[in-house]
Amino acid sequence: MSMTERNHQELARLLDEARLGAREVSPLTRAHAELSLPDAYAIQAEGIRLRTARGERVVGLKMGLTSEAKRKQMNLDSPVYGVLTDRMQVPAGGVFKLQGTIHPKIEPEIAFRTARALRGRITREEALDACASAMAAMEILDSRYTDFKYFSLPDVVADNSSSSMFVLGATERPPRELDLARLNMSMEVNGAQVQSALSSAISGDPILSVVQLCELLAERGESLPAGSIVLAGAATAAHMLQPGDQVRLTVDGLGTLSVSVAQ
Ligand code: OOG
Ligand code: MG
Repeated sequence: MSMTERNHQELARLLDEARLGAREVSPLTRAHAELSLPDAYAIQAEGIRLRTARGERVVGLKMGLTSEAKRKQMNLDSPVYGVLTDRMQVPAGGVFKLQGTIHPKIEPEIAFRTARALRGRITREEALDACASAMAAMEILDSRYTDFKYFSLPDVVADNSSSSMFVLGATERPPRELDLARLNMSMEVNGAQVQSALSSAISGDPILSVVQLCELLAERGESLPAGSIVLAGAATAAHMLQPGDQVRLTVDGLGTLSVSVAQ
């Protein structure tokens, strides 16, 4: 039996309430084995509508599962996207509060800011032309699913691809000034390195995450607006957060950014 718009709204509400109440729920496909990827993106969009109706503003998109390390960690095999709102941004050097979240993890990323809209199939060069800047970034993930476990792409997509918060580095540089696929990325927690990788771990080259994102958006008749922030996806597996953690990410040419974790 296929899903209706009403089903999408009900499932979006279930995930929204789980997020707001910091309560875990079963992966949706447990009770709805028929949930397809298009259904999942419709549920995601409905969940974002609930948030914008409460005053949040969409500021960009995140790609997920663009590295082998992440696909292995989550045991899923293809990239997905999610939507970012202004309420999800933690200022660089700011504090992330664990209270109100379920089981957050942090991961090292590269972000882009678009100066021009992008639509459909584009080349690497077109993506570079449209991105005004690249930044170091960290994404804080949280899954609304029990134990951060889900078994299908539709589950994670419906849950806005496990998004929670994100932090952008203060250094913004035109992507063409960087050797984008050869940047060392090192993430430290309380002074000890917990993850490191070359930026090529992200889609072979992080700008290719923007190319892929445009293709995924086009499948749903959507495009990437000018002025968007795009998280290109994590270069490494994600790291579980504990109260008191000081997390720092250093990326060649893009400086260092940090976030403190409070109870
Ligand atoms: C899905 C989101 C993955 C990334 O950067 O790969 C992601 C998850 O890990 O639950 O954001
Ligand atoms: Mg991510």
